[in-house]
Amino acid sequence: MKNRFSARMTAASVLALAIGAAGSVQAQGVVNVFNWSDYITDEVLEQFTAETGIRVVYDVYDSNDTLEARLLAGASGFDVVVPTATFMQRQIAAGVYQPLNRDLLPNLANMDEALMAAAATHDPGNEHGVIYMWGTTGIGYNIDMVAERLGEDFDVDTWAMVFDPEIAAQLADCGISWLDSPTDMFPAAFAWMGIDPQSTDAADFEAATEMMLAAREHVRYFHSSQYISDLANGEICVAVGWSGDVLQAAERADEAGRGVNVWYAIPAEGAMQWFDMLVIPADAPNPENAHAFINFIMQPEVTAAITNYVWYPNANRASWEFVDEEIFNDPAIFPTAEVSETLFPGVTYDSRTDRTVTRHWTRIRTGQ
Ligand code: SPD
Repeated sequence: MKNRFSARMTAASVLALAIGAAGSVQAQGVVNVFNWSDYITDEVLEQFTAETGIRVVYDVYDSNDTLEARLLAGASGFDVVVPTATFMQRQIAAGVYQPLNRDLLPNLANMDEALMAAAATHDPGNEHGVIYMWGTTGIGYNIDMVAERLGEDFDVDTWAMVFDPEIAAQLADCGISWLDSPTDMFPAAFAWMGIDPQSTDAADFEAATEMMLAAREHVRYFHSSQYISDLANGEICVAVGWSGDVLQAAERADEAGRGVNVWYAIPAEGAMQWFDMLVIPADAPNPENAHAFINFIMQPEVTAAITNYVWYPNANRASWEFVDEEIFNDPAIFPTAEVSETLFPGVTYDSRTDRTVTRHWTRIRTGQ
């Protein structure tokens, strides 16, 4: 397991320097940030305030639907939010975000062109968003509990762990969780079934629903953040989860020193690669502070400190030299070229598909 001590010290040292240098910084208002849970270090927020005088009001969510509901209700009061690119695409179409003022974002030069081009498929010209972090949707597992039940030689890099009823039945007693996120679960189910993960065909959703209903009885719960602590504590043994969150669970388990060993598998049948984007709502009360915050995050050392803490890869090329070597070279975090071939992008559902997805997901969650 990696040791994050050096990364923490780096952030703390930078913070101490920043406070020293910025001792006379005057209060410059506020920036209201709404981000995913377990997705930043406090040190980075403190460093931003120390450098700019802008206070950060920070709140969290664990679902794109939660964020979307807040934004569509209007007057959210947020200055910076972090939708996944597929959701950002339809939110841009709904007029939810303002274009970025590139003059206020000189650190855009640090971003990796290829990754930003991939995000541009959801936001032509990257006019509204900058990649915060990216990751994959795969399987977190307790190495020993799974080996005890399925055998040492079982290849864990398969969606069979959570979708094959016979295999899931053998894991049910130690606890399986699924993400409460149909936009992650349906493409994963499609990949397992050999269906195009980007399908929007109603018949495919029907087939995937039947498949998931058959496995569902072995699922302990549906949740999109609880699995981090539950994996770390040995309360569950398998979770459909997001790469960095699972690896945070692995680190917490390691630090606790109670013999719980967690790791992350990218299923060989294919897994989603997604991008979470820094964007500014059209009605943000403090757009200049929002730009200052985004530009600050894009400083190489800052982005690297976040990656070193949350175990998600970033798209800030200039930061990679500051990312802990063990993280940068870990294929569970930065997938190899070979594994990248098996990754697929997420898809933006139109409103008709969205209704189909919601209806089927309700059936799956309730088991009917
Ligand atoms: N704890 C941070 C989780 C970030 C998850 N991003 C959403 C990806 C959706 N496919």
